[in-house]
Amino acid sequence: MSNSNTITVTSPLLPDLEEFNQLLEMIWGSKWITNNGSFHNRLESALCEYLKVPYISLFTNGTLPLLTALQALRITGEVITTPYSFVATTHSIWWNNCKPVFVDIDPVTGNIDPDKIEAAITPKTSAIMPVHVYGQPCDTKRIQEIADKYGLKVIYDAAHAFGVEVDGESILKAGDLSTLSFHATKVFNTIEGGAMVMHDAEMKKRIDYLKNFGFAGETEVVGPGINSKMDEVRSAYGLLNLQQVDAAIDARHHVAIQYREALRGVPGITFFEDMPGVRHNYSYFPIFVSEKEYGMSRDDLYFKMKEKGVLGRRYFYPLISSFSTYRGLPSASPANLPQAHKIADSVICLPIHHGLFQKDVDLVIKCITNNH
Ligand code: T4K
Repeated sequence: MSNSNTITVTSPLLPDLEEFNQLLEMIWGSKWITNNGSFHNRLESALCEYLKVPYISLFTNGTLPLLTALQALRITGEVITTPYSFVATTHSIWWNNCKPVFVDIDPVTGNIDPDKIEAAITPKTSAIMPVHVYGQPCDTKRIQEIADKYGLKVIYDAAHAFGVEVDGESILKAGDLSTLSFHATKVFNTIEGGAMVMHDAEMKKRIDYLKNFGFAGETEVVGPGINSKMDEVRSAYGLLNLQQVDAAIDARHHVAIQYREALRGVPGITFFEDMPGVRHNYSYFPIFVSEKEYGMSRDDLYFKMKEKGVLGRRYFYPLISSFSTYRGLPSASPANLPQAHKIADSVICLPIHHGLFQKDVDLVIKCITNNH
């Protein structure tokens, strides 16, 4: 279902319109359209079951749970994070009046390099905010060991990691809190939406207060909350999408298999393989272009693909640390982040989604292999 002339990096998973209309009629009939309605509560339960997590709290997007997680854990001072992500990760730290401290990434996974975290810890450090970039699991064990040693909190930006499991366990259980994005471009979407995963009922209660202005009952406000409540329409949409997300992940997997088969052995093109014991969600398919070996620069290939209607994306170029907002920070210096720069300068995320036709996949592959 790519539109007529272009093949986009992703395409939203849409519920069946008739089924959605039936749920809309129920919502219209009930006249309860937001504030912990029945579809909202049903979606929270259904997601706990699907994601194999004990507690979840729905949000209106994937940025507000990041902001709220930092608030809930009362994070101050410095937060160690990765520059190789979408800018919302670092913005959430800045909006909390904390200082982001960038640490280089491990080129094997694209995630923060645990070996480099300790050197970035100072007396002001209070948390680590890693990202499971492209849904690739971070080394959560090592990160937790470091956090425990220094008494730091860990908040995972798991925006890309819907349904990702390691040895049958949800990756969302790692750290103190994990956040998800249900934006239209994600594997599972509620148009706009997001969530936070937590370990206990007490934290769930606190988060639910914070996403509702801090209200704990009709007349009591227990904290400086925000409004980030998911409404009934998006919750109903999410319930329908949840029924088809496994099929969408399978379809993405099938595309990934074809890309890997066709591109393995193309000089100068590399990509991530599946990790042992991991249930991946194939949310992105990044390739890395080595100009020297491939004979063409990443940008030349990117624009050449574009001319043919193949709209890959250079996620995540430029690095967050290169944006004017952040590049003045000492940790943003390119000398501190060589691997992150290398990967950001070579990446193209290929189109991958449930609605790609075989001819689309073939054209994407042809664009890359035909230069040889
Ligand atoms: N943390 C991480 C690690 C994240 O990646 C993100 C968001 C967040 C936090 C914050 O979560 P949210 O607050 O957004 O829930 C997109 C998304 O807007 C953003 O959600 C996402 N990450 C980021 C990686 O990508 P753009 O500007 O690249 O999206 P856009 O509009 O160019 O769409 C990409 C392609 O998707 C289009 O070419 C076609 C297709 N598309 C898109 C939309 C919106 C459709 O077919 N239909 C649509 O409705 O940012």
